[in-house]
Amino acid sequence: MTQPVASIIIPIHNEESFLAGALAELQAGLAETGVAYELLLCENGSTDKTRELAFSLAEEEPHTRLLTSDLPDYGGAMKMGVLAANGPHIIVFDIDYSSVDFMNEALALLEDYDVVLASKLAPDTEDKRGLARQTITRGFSLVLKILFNTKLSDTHGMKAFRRKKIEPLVLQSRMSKDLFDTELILRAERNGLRIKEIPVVIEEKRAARSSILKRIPRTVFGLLRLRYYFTIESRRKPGSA
Ligand SMILES: Nc1nc2c(ncn2[C@@H]2O[C@H](COP(=O)(O)OP(=O)(O)OP(=O)(O)O)[C@@H](O)[C@H]2O)c(=O)[nH]1
Ligand SMILES: [Mg+2]
Repeated sequence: MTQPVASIIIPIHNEESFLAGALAELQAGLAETGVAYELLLCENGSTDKTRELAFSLAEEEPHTRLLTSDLPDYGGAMKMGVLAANGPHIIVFDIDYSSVDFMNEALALLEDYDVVLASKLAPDTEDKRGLARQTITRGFSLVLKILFNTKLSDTHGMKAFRRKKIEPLVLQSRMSKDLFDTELILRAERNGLRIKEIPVVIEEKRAARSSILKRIPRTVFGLLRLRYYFTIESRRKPGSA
């Protein structure tokens, strides 16, 4: 296989009914771009047939690989993907939220930036999700601004990185699950990486699977823990805020 330009990472968990269709659609879109890519399906903790299905889908398609680990952990899956990637550029998608147009735009921007983020709150973003989800997104962004003084608006969307720039920060990151990517992006900002947020059209391909309300207490405690980690680190390394 030719050396990939883009390593596309997709965390997957309990996706037996959605995976095959979504992957075929994405692979067809990718083939049209002509970009040399590898696609890393990063599965962990599934209790359905996702792993077996992903294994056979990866066998059928030379650009696609399956990585697995045992415990369900979105962040752990993303980390596993970044550390196994071969391309100079990394793209992170969800199986229900991916866009070849984002990838193309991000690959061009990675000439000048280290990180490209699809922001649900960029001025020209068209967010077609319900009001409740949009409100949660705004609330989360506000909490990040208050706790971390970040200039960024969204840490949870599609992402693209220069691999060599992000690898060391992936190794430093301590949060798991859905706060891993938030930590990683905040670390990128704190370390002076060049970050570009771009607008996107957000249209859900399926209803959200997890209860946002149940996630709120865990998220709040997690963010406070992260604030504490950053404070301790900056005391050890004065001047890094
Ligand atoms: N490897 C791994 N992937 C996960 C895990 N939880 C979710 N994912 C993947 O993360 C992506 C988003 O998960 P969803 O279940 O769609 O998340 P949601 O609760 O619907 O929330 P949004 O889609 O972000 O609105 C999908 O590709 C999932 O398969 C996990 O524990 N491990
Ligand atoms: Mg979803």
